[in-house]
Amino acid sequence: MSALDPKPLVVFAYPKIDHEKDYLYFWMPFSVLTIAKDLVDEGQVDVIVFDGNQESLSDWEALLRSEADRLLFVGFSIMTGGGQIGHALELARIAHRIVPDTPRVFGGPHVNVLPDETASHELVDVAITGPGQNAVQKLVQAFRGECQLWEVPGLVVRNSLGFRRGPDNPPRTGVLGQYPWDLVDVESYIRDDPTIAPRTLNYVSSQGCAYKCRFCYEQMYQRKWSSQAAGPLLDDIARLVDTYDLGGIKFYDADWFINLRRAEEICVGLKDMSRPIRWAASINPNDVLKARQHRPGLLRAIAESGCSRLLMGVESGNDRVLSDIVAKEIDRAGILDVAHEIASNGILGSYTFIVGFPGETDDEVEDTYSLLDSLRSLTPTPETRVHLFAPYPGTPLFDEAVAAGFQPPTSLEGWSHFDYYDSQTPWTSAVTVARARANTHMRTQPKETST
Ligand code: B12
Ligand code: SF4
Repeated sequence: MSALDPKPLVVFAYPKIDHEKDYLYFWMPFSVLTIAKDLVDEGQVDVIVFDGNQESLSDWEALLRSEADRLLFVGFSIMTGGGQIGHALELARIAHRIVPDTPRVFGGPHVNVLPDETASHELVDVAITGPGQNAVQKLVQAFRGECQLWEVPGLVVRNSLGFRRGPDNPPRTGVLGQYPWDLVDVESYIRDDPTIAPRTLNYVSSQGCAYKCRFCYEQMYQRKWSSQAAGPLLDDIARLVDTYDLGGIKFYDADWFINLRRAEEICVGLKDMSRPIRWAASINPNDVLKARQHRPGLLRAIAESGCSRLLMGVESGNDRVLSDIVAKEIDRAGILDVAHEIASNGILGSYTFIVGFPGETDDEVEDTYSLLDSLRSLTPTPETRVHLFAPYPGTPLFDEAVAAGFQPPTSLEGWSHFDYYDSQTPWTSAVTVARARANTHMRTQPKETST
């Protein structure tokens, strides 16, 4: 490259996610911010993030046209559900038309579980499995001709000879660093959240989960968990709060409380911050039981540090379903016990349930609704949300659902329309769907997610 050549550019697209009508949300595209970070720090290439939830298809066309001469590759992040795959293919089709020679790279949760199906699509040049931050620098080198494509960790390419794969890219992410906030307009992601505070920003501070619920994608991380350490995380939050006048942070980690010592350190730091904030996070009921043994007083510390809401996947009110189907590692009595402690600390519990598991009986479903009713009698009255079981590829329950008659899509195109909120399984009746909807009581928008 001569001094006059333009700096190569990598564009990461976070395709639009469809929601129920009238659902407003502004979620930061953390997946692509995470993979962009090292490229930004290294400075060999420029990076642009395109957020399909904020920008239109004509913005996308304009971006590709204006940057065509320096585009090194375009990366797309996809999860299963929410129509995101369909929107990614829409963006990829436009890229194919405007910059046909620019490689299109796909990564994200869906690719992690169905890499070969993804790589087989005509619009996909390269699929990357595993944490993208371990792969993108090598990908840049490969597309600049400085190494072979086959050296890129997690790579899957399909050509006329079949599949070609790069070295393994296991789900080990190491210590997570701070996000390259300059790549996005942070202000546009801030919203008022009635269960937290006005001017709340969402935040993901860890990857992976230590539990192994049998319906959940986090299995992919093989119980490996990595996070931002308490100190740098608190610094980042303090900076965001000051710069953007934030009132709240909503943590969207799979389980924010895996490391109880870290959780306690963060609570202390949040309480001592010069500008106090309100916050919310996801917790597994077992974290509360473990805290009783190892960090007594943690729930009080959580409440005193400004936590207004804890989101917990309860899944079922039946002990057989909890143990044999879900592997939740807790029983009904334990869940009630934990929920009482959360309520007694004045924290709003937000409890999600799943009905329609393969092999679940009607009586077992009744147990779920009776637990939901018991939880609703607590003060403050918890939120509840009843999800329909949706078989997610890569999970043990996906295979059991297939054995029980669920017919999954068999192509990337087919997964485009997979809707987590619709009944996906032949054994789930319209009555089951209606009852689940009727038992969903949220203080926020009707379409909060379960994790
Ligand atoms: C925030 C979030 C959302 C946000 C939006 C996403 C956003 N803008 O960030 C909202 C609330 C809209 C959302 C919605 C849904 N979500 Co969601 N969501 C999450 C959550 C909690 C965090 C995502 C995140 O930022 N993770 C952190 C980043 C760093 O990790 P990552 O996304 O895995 O990305 C890494 C790799 O996958 C890879 N990678 C990712 N993209 C790319 C791209 C390239 C090019 C490369 C090379 C690599 C790469 O590298 C990244 C860094 O290591 C995750 C759970 C979790 N904690 O991860 C679920 C999760 C992604 N959601 C999930 C699902 C199913 C949904 C829904 C479809 C249903 C639901 N559970 O509510 C809905 C959408 C449907 C609808 N109609 O509403 C599943 C996806 C499972 C799957 N097989 O794809 C997850 C994993 C939750 C779970 N455990 O089941 N979600
Ligand atoms: S459901 Fe929650 S606790 Fe269970 S594995 Fe998934 S993220 Fe972890």
